[in-house]
Amino acid sequence: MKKRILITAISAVMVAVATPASAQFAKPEQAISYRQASMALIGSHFGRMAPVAKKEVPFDAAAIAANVEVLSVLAQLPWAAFGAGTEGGDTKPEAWSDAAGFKKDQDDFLGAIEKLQVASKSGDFDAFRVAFGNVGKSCKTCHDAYRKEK
Ligand code: ASC
Repeated sequence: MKKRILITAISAVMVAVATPASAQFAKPEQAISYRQASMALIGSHFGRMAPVAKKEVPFDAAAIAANVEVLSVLAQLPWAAFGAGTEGGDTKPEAWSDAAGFKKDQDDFLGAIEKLQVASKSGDFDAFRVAFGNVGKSCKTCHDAYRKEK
């Protein structure tokens, strides 16, 4: 009996862990607003560094590194909110019909973010500028393929 309770408890934990991330959202609209909110924050924390990369504003290595730390966390957030059944918003149907391509663009973005994190920790402006540009390219690649024209 005790063993059965244990097995039941372990099974419940396994189901909870394996539950698709989309199940975090009770309704598709909640997933859509979550991914839009997280993308807006990513856009803010990324975009605020553009004047630095363009040398319009002095390079403050510590401020950039701190901002990139925040960005690295934010960058993880949107993807779980594109689950099956959450089609719509500003996302093209191709994000679901070409799931592998969409996933590849996510992975490329996250790889570029990791490189930006390494570069920004180095305190080297040129390393930051190059890595920043590559993150921007990965944003654009994915938006061109999977975001609806505005
Ligand atoms: C931004 C932002 C994007 C990307 C992209 C880079 O700041 O909101 O979507 O940069 O424009 O090419």
